[in-house]
Amino acid sequence: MNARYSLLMTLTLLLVALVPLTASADVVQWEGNGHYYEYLSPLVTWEEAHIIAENRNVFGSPGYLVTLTSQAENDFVYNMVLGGDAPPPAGDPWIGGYQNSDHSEPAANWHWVTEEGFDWVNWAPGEPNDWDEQYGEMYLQFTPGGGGMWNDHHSLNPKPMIVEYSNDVVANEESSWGAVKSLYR
Ligand SMILES: [Ca+2]
Ligand SMILES: [Ca+2]
Repeated sequence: MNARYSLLMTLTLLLVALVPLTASADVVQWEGNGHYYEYLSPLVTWEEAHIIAENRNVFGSPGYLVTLTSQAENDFVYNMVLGGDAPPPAGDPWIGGYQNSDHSEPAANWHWVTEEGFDWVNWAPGEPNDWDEQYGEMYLQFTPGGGGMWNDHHSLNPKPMIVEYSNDVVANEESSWGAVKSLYR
């Protein structure tokens, strides 16, 4: 664990402590799967958002950065949780997709933090594109003004997040931490 990674962890744990752990009034349930969803507004990196999500629970269900595995779930989250085409930063939050350390191709090796199948995708036109040559684009967000379509993005722009809560799907810490560590190798 290098110094930069240690600093990240310290700052992130402070941030976790600052975000209320109780459910907000904005938690909504989707009848499609019974899961709960919540928009959180602190502006953080994807890695920080991932840690914050995993330290929350609602009605006894553990949290994780939202996984969008169907058009119906994507539509529900975008319209009901996010309120449709909100302007940034509210309109382009982090969602729970990431590329593992082999991210040489923009569209290859994407995962959900839960390891649900990354089969259904909702890329915006021209995405994913690894647009940022210096840092690559390894993390998933709603693209600004994109009607719920996705963009691959680097993690250094602080953004809000959407958290999903379920007892039948839980974030896979091992794979997620692999992604986090790869950025700081
Ligand atoms: Ca989901
Ligand atoms: Ca992109």
